[in-house]
Amino acid sequence: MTASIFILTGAGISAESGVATFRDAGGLWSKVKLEDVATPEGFLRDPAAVHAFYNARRANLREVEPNAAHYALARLQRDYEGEVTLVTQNIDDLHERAGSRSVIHMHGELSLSLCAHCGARAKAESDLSLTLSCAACGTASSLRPDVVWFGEMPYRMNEIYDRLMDADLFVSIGTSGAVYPAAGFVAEARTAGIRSLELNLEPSDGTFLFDEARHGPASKLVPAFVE
Ligand code: BJW
Repeated sequence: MTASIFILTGAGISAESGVATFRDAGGLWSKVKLEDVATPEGFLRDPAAVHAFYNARRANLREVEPNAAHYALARLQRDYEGEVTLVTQNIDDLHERAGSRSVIHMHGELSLSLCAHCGARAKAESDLSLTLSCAACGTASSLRPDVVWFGEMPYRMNEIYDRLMDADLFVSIGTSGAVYPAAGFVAEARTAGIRSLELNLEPSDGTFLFDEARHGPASKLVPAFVE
């Protein structure tokens, strides 16, 4: 029988495309306080500053392209005979732009807005601001980026755990393993007897839990894994 593969990606897979990571030297959390821009409380305190942070990242995303690692995973999803589940913590759309058809964005998407009043999700290709109203319920100033902040529940967790438990191989790519629940996937895979592989620039926080770890840039390691 063909093995089922569960892939988790993080900011490191998009780093070589020119998207900033969070915890590397010079990463986003060395420039802004995560409490200010990645918590519901930060948004309540200063929504304009949070909108500015995500609008700048939206603008950067328009300037960048997928890299060899995104393309390799799209090829794997297209050509592999078995099941390939692709879960990303990233809010960028580089997997989709590389051709991946099915991507689970557990931390939301930069291209969507979320109405804090009625929960409607809508396309937000352009900047978000306090002047906008929700197209679904008409509430003024209620739109926020559709991203998962600290203290909020990541998306599609039941489906993610089901697919992880059905997998024969768990592959973690470009993530520091610092943020739960994604950081716990390797331990859960291990407990369930699922083989695990880390592909990351350097050892992650949970590197010792993986059956195998390969360290280097994703643009080299991921195509080598796929071929
Ligand atoms: C390369 C590379 C190259 C570089 N090639 N590699 C105490 C204990 C346990 C948990 C908690 C705790 N206190 C609080 C919590 C929970 C909290 C949490 O985990 N906090 C930790 C800080 C401890 N988590 C939450 O609140 C989450 N919700 C939650 O838990 O709900 C309850 C629940 C319970 C049970 C089940 C399910 C749910 C929500 C977390 C939301 C995180 N949100 C963010 C922001 C999203 C929007 C945005 O993008 O702005 O998500 S934070 C940020 O971190 C972002 C990322 O997705 C996430 C992970 O970062 P990632 O991708 O790992 O990036 P980096 O920068 O950390 O690492 C990059 C890696 O790439 C590095 O290792 C580099 O070496 C490598 N790299 N270049 C290959 N070229």
